Amino acid sequence: MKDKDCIFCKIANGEIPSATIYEDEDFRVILDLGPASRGHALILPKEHFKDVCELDEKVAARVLPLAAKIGAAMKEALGCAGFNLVQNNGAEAGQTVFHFHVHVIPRYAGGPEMVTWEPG
Ligand code: DGP
Repeated sequence: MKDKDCIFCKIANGEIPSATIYEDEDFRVILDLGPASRGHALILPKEHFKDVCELDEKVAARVLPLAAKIGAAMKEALGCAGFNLVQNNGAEAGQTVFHFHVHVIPRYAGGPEMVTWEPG
């Protein structure tokens, strides 16, 4: 189900254009508007779930393997040395967009592209 007022629903379902790096029937992966490092991406399910507690089984089962795949692709394409997976639940935990998403944040070996991640 979609939420008509949710910006990530609109992006995930292609109603608003985005810098998409991956898409399949369940997910769209886009570049973050305010990147913490070069290539910072967000994994968005096409269905609306407020947070991790609301995920259905299919999306929950797929999201971690997809995050691993995106991270591995970043190492290959961007030359990053590693990556962080970050996922905020609730305003107090730094969540600002209330449509479940996973941050994939490339980390570069000591380079200037590496910045400190602070939730939110
Ligand atoms: P969080 O704090 O975990 O809810 O992360 C929300 C992230 O989403 C934050 O890093 C900024 C990003 N963001 C917010 N609005 C947009 C948007 O319209 N487009 C894109 N690409 N990213 C957005």
